[in-house]
Amino acid sequence: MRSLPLSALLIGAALAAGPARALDERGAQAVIDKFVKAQKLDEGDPSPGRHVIADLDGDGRQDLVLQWDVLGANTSWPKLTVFIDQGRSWRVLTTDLSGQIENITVSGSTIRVDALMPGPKDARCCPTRKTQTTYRWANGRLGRAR
Ligand SMILES: [Ca+2]
Repeated sequence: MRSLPLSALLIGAALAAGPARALDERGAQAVIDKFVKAQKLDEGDPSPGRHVIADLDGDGRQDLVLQWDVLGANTSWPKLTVFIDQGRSWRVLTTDLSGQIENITVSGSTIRVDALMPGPKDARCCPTRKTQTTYRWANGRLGRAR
């Protein structure tokens, strides 16, 4: 256990809320909380899921990849949002996902989404067909990779 003077801890906490320094778990959580609170959706309530801290655009600054859901009364809509560190602000892009999200992995500029989709014999509640969708950050855009 390291002990830090209180002033150092407070400065650390203040900086963690913005992208001014390397993103850590606490900073990521602050970004996610702020983003989720800002979502005003008719369909339902936003609920954060998995996230990955990674340098998606290769500029040496950590970015953030978040999977989250809009929870409706009987259904939910999975979404993927990337937060690109632009120094003083985040560039935020969101795309719709489908299925029941099982995992998100990031490798370089590639985001892999593992999901379960309904198979022909599956009950609506319980999809079993494994799918994998790949997205790639390239030229300032998030696109589906083939
Ligand atoms: Ca980056």
